[in-house]
Amino acid sequence: MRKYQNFISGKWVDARSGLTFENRNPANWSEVIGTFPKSSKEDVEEAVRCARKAFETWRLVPAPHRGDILKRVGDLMVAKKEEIARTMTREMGKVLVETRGDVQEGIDTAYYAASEGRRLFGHTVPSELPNKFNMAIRTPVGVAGIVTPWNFPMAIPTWKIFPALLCGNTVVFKPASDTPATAAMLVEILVEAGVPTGVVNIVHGGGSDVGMAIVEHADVDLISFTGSTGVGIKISEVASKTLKRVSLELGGKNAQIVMDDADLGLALDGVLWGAFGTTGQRCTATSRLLLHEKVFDKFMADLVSRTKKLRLGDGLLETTDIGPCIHEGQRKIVQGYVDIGQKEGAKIAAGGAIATDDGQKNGWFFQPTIFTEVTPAMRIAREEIFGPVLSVIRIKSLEEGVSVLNDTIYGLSSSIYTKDINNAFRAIRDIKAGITYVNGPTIGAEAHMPFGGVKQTGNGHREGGWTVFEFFSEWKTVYIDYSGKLQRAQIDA
Ligand code: UN1
Repeated sequence: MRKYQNFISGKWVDARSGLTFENRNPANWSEVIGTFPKSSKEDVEEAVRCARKAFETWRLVPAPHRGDILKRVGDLMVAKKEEIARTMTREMGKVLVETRGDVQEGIDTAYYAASEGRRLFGHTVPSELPNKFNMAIRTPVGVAGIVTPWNFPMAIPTWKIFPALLCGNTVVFKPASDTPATAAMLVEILVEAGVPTGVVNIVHGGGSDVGMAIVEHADVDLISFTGSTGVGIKISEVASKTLKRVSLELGGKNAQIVMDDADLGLALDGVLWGAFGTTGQRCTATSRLLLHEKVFDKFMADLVSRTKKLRLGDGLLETTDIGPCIHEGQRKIVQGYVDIGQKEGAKIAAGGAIATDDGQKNGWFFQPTIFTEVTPAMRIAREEIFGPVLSVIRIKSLEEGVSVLNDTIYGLSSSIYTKDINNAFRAIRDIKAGITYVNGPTIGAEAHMPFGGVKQTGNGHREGGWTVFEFFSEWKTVYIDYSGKLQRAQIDA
């Protein structure tokens, strides 16, 4: 069993307190992956001090050179893809094809950020005065606090850390305490690729001790967080005291509409992948299926039969389709919603219980579950569950489907299956969500496209693609007057 450490100011160190916590395999809770420093405010203090110091030199490194380092990071991730994927499956349970995909998303993000080093475009704009030149250029913001979840232990940290570095910021990184080993591998790669001392620091530990200490810190300039809406609201409140720039990527209650004119086989593959991929533990997971009444019975029969065939187990085995919930607490939440759904009058069409077969007893497994006879008012149709539970609602028309889809406090991902181009374009126009898929499931965002949601899914920022560089850079407006005399804007023109 390995003993992991924090990385602060270019050195691997224990928490000041000397305390540690264990990280266990959710598919087999007797297996300990490693011990990690249980850090506190003092460790954060030290990391922020180093990141601030390193900022003064890192900000002066030309962006194409920062990009070259990220290119090497991408190359190292390619070389270590399998090793990272296996570690990730062991520490958070999702199946190997998915953890390989998670690493691939990080690789794509690295190469995209590397190429942005030779762009980072600003603007030149004509002046209203003669012999005067106007431009707006990008400058780094400062020290970035990066707080990330366990469901995408590699991809999500890279979405944040790579653009932060490319733009010239330094980083204090607090990964989820359920997936610290994958995070440690990422930092090792950054170091090996040549990120200078103090530019990236990792502080392991809990959200209330370490995460909040970063959010509160007056010398941290921005926070990028992915997690629950509840924690996002708290971060927003605390960060407002120091007027930090904050990017929040929060909950979802994503729905897939299936119209009567859809390719039903395709829609079935889509909902199975969207609802039960990553054991439903994605903020983009398909949590509601809005099924047209004309195809309802046939589609439900096929959906239930396919769901019952899904194989639960250790994600390292090629025969496994679905891994465990992340921990006991999450499985209790899932069980709690299954109880709530039944009390509300919904009917269980598949699953509905803890899985106890051989190979499942020692992990936090829950059967893939489908609720039918769900109405939009029920809690299982409104609240984020973050587990393998799908609520099916019957719809009569596109209008009803879109209206039910929109009837939630969240607005991250959405999907419609239809062969009718008019339906597709109406849905694109009327669905209130940051992401809409046509004839594809709600999961599977690509690294070079904007990612984020509306309403209580976030606070208006986007990760991914070209948009994330907005968040991690500050505009500096520059006026250069070469007339040799005082020119008064708005007066002399
Ligand atoms: C998340 O669930 O927090 O689109 C991110 C997807 C993945 C990212 C999910 N590429 O499902």
